[in-house]
Amino acid sequence: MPGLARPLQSYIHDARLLPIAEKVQRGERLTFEDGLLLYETPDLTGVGAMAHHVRLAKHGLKTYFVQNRRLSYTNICYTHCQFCAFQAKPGDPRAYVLSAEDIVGELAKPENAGVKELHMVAGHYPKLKIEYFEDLFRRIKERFPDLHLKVFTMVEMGYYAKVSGLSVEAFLDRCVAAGLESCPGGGAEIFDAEIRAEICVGKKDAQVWLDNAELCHAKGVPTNCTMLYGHIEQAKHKVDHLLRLRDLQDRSLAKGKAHFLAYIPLAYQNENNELSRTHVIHETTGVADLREIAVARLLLDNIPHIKAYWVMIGEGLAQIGLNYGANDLDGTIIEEEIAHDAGASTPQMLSKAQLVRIIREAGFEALERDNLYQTYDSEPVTA
Ligand code: V47
Repeated sequence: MPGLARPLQSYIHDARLLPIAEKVQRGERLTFEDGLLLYETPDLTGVGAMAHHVRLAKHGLKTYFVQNRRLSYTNICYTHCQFCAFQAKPGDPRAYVLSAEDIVGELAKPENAGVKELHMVAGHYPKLKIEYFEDLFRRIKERFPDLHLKVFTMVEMGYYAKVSGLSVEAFLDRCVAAGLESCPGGGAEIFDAEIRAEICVGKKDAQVWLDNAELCHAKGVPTNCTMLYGHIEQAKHKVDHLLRLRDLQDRSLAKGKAHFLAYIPLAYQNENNELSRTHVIHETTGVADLREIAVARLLLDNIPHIKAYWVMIGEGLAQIGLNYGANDLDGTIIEEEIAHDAGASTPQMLSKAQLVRIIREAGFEALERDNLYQTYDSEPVTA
């Protein structure tokens, strides 16, 4: 690797994977049972080689990154997710709410020079209504017209529409008119109802996330999608989750307006949350993290980009993930709370130069992108 010098089959040790390799070579869609086997087999090299084969066919050696900034307007959350260490209840000394002035002031700081995408998700706080978001988006766009606004998980969108007394569609229309351009993929967790009842009991059922994503797409707003893995879920729950994303993507692509741009597997961070006090859950391992990237590349045949999210799995493993199906390292991030509050030991940010070096050292071509995967230079960027 990076390229495959030998026939795909020669990388496979578990003979049960050979029929899957044939389907992959024919470009045939994989089934639920195939997905279970991809999770069950100890042959990570074989799964990785198949994912790399697909990655090379779709993207060659192209590997994307974005100069982005993560920010949360509040950590106050009235919803209760057992896996979340970020949430604070009103009165908690950690609780904060940022005003539009605070956020514009933060974005004007020198460390944000070069940032092209603002990725905002936050708690569910009923005092923030549509007027807050309209004002916030307008002020940001006034001061930074070229900054792409990627805001709201699908659950957040439903929540803030409800507390604003609006339908999700009306809320979305007003946010788009004020400057919202796309939505991140968070908040999906695991769609299976029994697992949700243990890890995010307060969160609406999975259909809300899926319906709101479908609505965004129908309205021309691209979104991303995620899955939280490495807690109490089993392979069957993950395959179910991925296939529900794939089905939705089929429908959105058929409508032709907007669709999922990228999928990001989110490795569960196991500290400072309720789940860590009630369950013994170990950190995810390198094998598990690479397998999530590879399985996603194989099952999600209609989602163009798979991210290796270095914040949650580490820069080194994300780099190796480029050989296991990933073609995007997300970005510079600059400040991250959700994973770090829950124990992530990765840095707060990576510079553009670091991202380029990580990608090139692995033998791939580094391309700085905007949120819609348009690249800034026709030539690969320099550090
Ligand atoms: O919405 C919360 C999850 C998400 C934990 O769309 C946790 O480009 C692990 O969605 N351990 C935020 N995960 C991150 C996210 C994301 C990241 C990178 C790129 C994009 C994108 C989206 O993290 C939350 C929630 O689903 N989360 N707590 C935890 N303890």
